[in-house]
Amino acid sequence: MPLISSNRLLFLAPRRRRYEDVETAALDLALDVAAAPARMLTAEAGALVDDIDQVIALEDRPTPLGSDLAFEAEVAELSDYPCIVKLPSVSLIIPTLNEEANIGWVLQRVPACVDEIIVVDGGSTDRTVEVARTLRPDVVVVTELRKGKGVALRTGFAKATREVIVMIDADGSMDPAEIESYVLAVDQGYDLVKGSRATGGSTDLTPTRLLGNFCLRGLVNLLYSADFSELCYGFMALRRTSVPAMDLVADGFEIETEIVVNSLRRGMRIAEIPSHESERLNGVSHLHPVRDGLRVLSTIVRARFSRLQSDQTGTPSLAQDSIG
Ligand SMILES: Nc1nc2c(ncn2[C@@H]2O[C@H](COP(=O)(O)OP(=O)(O)OP(=O)(O)O)[C@@H](O)[C@H]2O)c(=O)[nH]1
Ligand SMILES: [Mg+2]
Repeated sequence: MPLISSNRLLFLAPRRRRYEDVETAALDLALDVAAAPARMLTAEAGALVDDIDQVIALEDRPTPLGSDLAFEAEVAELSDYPCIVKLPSVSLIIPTLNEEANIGWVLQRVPACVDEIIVVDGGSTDRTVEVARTLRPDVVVVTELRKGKGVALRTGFAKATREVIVMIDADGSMDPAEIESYVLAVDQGYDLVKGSRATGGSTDLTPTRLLGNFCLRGLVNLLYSADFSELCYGFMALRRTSVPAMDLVADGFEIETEIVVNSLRRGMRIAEIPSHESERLNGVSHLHPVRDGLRVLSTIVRARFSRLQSDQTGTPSLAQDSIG
């Protein structure tokens, strides 16, 4: 928490408030007395800091609130105050299976907002783990020899300790530079933030995959009254405390679909943000379009007509938004 000089207004919002709520939560900590001791103001802020952990705007102001436009402009400038904008902590989960030629590119692009990197390795026979450890000595490597991306991700989720979990592939098809936009979206109050290639673009989608994704996404939208532009894409962020209620059991590439449909069934808050997918940098895909497409189909249908395993309940209304 920075020192607050006198005659400054500090607008604070409890975490997870949406920006439109900020004005109602705004606190005017300014004192008219020019010589007001900064110490006193800091003490006042200190008393609030347990409840309030996100500084929204800090600026000299003649009046407590400006126009909406001025306010929005300030929010847009938040990146000018990286030290006072507090993002939630982040665990990054990377499943790997023989990705020695790609994992380095991914790790070198991980932004500073990531607090913990967990590589879940499926028993790579190449130098994947060695490269990861060399480039990021702080990486946590978990060996998961049971087969499948879904198993690997679930193992990573169980190991994660931070507030937000981001999952990303190790093949260089997803750009870690996008991670911060996912985290910011979760911080706005979402349980699940899913990237969309429909709005972000892809140079990796073959006609077969495009058709498969189109049909499977359409089926989800139909069966679950949803309105997604994307389904089978593995760049996502999840609020860690929401993961147990997602009842994840998928072993393979159908894991992304299971995350989405079970979040829908729980009435969790879901957002889509644009994300760009490139071709994998090196090596070959582990995905088999027909076999894995059928597994995705089965996940969609089974989940729609079966009961959820755990007895936790979410809010009944569906909430999906597009951001960006
Ligand atoms: N630990 C583990 N990771 C896996 C397994 N299968 C795939 N992965 C990883 O999961 C991620 C996604 O797999 P890909 O083979 O890239 O699948 P894809 O992105 O659908 O296919 P492409 O677009 O062709 O790359 C990659 O980081 C893989 O290394 C597995 O059985 N175990
Ligand atoms: Mg890939």
